[in-house]
Amino acid sequence: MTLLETDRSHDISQPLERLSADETMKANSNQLRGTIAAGLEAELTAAVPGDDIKLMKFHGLYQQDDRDIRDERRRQKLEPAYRFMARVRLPGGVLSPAQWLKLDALARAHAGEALRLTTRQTFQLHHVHKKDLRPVMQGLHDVLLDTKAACGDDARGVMASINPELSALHAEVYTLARAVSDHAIPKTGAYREIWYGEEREQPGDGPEEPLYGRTYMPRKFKIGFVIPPVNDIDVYAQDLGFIAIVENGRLTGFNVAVGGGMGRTDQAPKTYPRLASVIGFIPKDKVIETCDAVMAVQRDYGDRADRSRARFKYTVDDKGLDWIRAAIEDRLGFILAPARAYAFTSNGDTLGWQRGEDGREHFTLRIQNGRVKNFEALALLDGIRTIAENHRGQFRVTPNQNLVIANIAPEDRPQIEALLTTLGLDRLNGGSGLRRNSMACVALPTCGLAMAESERYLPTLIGKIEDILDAHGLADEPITIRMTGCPNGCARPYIAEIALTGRAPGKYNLYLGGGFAGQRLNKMVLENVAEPAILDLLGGVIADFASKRLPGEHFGDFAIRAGHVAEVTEGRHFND
Ligand code: SRM
Ligand code: SF4
Repeated sequence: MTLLETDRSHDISQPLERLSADETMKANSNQLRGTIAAGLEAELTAAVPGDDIKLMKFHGLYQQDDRDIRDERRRQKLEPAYRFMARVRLPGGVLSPAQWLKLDALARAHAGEALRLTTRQTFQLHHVHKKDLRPVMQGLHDVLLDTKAACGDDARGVMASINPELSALHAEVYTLARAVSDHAIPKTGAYREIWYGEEREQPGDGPEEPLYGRTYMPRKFKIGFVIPPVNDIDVYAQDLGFIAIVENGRLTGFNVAVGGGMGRTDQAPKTYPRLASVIGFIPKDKVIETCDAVMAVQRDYGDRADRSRARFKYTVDDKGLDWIRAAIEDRLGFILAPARAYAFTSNGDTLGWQRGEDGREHFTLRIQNGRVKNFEALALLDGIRTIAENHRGQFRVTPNQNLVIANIAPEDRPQIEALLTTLGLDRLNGGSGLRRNSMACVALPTCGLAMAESERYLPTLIGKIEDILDAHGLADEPITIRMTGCPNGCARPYIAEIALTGRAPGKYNLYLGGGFAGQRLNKMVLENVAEPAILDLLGGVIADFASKRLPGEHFGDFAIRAGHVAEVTEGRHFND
């Protein structure tokens, strides 16, 4: 069958002959079934064949290999140490203690005794053998979790602000985030058939994928809900962001922001990070329709020839904001109202205890770079398991890779407080203002795209920057710092006050000047440099900041005002 000949169900605006190979792959995948089921049975290799690697992403699974031992395996003429990473779908990051305990058990049995909290409020299980994939997927299913659309060209994990103090609002926004996630995930039966062994249903009259057709989205599509004043989800980094508008204490609707994204490629100026643009306001009962309309515009007009330009942010820039707004309104059948006033003050988490307006207590625990395992100095995996065994509320994974022990009844607080102390978990919330506002992506050894260390290196680098901050009396100053092992931007580095993105082993680009509330892109000040150059430059800016900052001025704002950020990056659109 020629690509898409029978798949003109949507008004895909590009000539068929230009479409990328991935479009053929999706169209011919039998709605994401491919040969995945057969590949799982092949015992001679720990890998899966050909296109199934890409197709399995739509099922939330990545084939990886342990890069720490890649060379050694090659020398021994062995195939790479293939394993899989499974990413859970967890809208808004909310889960129950029972779900935590299941994840803990799966991690111990199949995933290297570790869990990884992600920058989009969910979990990754790494190092899963091919033979263990079904037990993992079925184990998740036992506690009503799945990995649908956690990766792939579809609507990814839907984010929602944590905001422990605003209990009712959080509950309302979380319900919408869940509804959007359930609505926007692929509807194909492939997942149930392959992972749960269900029989294929007889085809009905309608298409198996009403929204996606046979070719899904041109690229990943990310949706998030934020409740000002805390921009914890980094709404300007989302393809589609909903900014909650609260009037007289009630949620009235959302400002709609479109076209955000972080990924860029070094030496490729046609790729760049972009902050989402606010295009108008919708009442809260129009959220699902708005998702459908915006996704349909990107589905039909996103670039399906060049995957490096296939994100919605490029469609928005190529078509222009007025065109995009009109196309969305056309599909919605109504005109967006003017955007309403809102303001953000920060994009970090408030660590420690907070009380909700309903009187329930919440404790936000800092998890360094999201890694939960039994470290030599602290049995973190064991510790949180004990909390889960004793906790009657919920957990929430934050967009900053932290964990909230949420909805603790006031009478239960003393017990949780005592456990946090005896298990040594309360110590995690210490450290400098820089460390408390830091994030690093996974990078080595599992990420196939990493060019440099990130998660395993940032804590050490922060220690060295802390020495400089200490010397200037700035140990408690909240400053955001984010590191990634490559320019893809998984820790949303391009909006941090200080950011480092990997170029080669031990070499990074250094960026300064992002907004403390995630409202402004930073700019590159050093390219492809090693630690001494990074510390040298930061030392100078920090010394200047200590002596010349205005009262209350944030580090990123100062770096710009004082002229430390002269270079212009490839980024587009500043929201302040
Ligand atoms: Fe990411 C690819 C990890 C959030 C932009 N990301 C990857 C892969 C799957 C590598 C791969 O394709 O082989 C990484 C797996 C590493 C590993 O071993 O676990 C990976 N991304 C992550 C996580 C786990 C980072 C973390 O430390 O928490 C985050 C998982 C989020 C989730 O739960 O769904 C993660 N990735 C992000 C974000 C942040 C966000 O969405 O808020 C971004 C930037 C926002 C954006 O999409 O623009 C991001 N990841 C990318 C990109 C670049 C996309 C682009 O448009 O250019 C890639 C590469 C790609 O897609 O080709 C990528
Ligand atoms: Fe991997 Fe790059 Fe994402 Fe880090 S930023 S997890 S190195 S793709």
